[in-house]
Amino acid sequence: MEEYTIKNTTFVMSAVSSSAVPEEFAMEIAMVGRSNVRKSSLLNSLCNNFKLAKVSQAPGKTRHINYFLVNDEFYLVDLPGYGFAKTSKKEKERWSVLLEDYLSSGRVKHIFLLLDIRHEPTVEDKQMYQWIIYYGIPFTIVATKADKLAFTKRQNAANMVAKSLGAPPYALAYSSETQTGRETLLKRIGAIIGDTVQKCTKDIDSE
Ligand SMILES: Nc1nc2c(ncn2[C@@H]2O[C@H](COP(=O)(O)OP(=O)(O)OP(=O)(O)O)[C@@H](O)[C@H]2O)c(=O)[nH]1
Ligand SMILES: [Mg+2]
Repeated sequence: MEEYTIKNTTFVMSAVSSSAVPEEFAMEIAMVGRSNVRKSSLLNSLCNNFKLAKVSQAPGKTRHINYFLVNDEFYLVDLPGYGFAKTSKKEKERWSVLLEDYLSSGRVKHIFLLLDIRHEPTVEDKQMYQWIIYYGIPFTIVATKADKLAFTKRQNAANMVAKSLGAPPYALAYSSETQTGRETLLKRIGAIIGDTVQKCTKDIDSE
């Protein structure tokens, strides 16, 4: 599969609820994972624009459903992270409702589930994985912070993370700092877009 080329990305909007999303329809690929796992950084790294999505060392930076339009073709959607202990109970509930409403809306065609390459998935990671399976959304597991491990240990560690989650034992090792894994993820995007176009064509043909 060929590497997908991202020529331009524009910020479209920040939705405060799953019903306040863009009217314009395009395929949506969403970034899902714990707070601070590098979701926004991965989006910036993929698009080669480190000013696109706001990042912070402090967890809880992304608070809404942020839409970025890539090549006028599909949306990359940056979501708030879960599992940030210092957020108030009310805020945690709001994020949980926001995430579940969004995942169950049928809009999201593919999820990049981000997990820390160095740690066992948390209870919340496992719950998120169960949601993804329950809603039947295609996904790719991405093991972030790959730069924290020696090159020779990365792929094995990434696969172990996926296995511990209960998923098929493969994850893509990524580092937004060193751009490790970027080419592979861009190939993945090429395949996802190819599959979606094929499916839409089949659906139209069978009407
Ligand atoms: N060492 C290292 N640090 C990184 C990497 N990518 C991002 N960071 C730093 O990690 C911090 C958190 O990154 P974010 O992308 O904001 O994390 P997030 O998952 O979007 O967090 P929330 O929006 O709170 O859910 C930032 O300070 C980044 O500069 C990486 O590949 N390696
Ligand atoms: Mg973020």
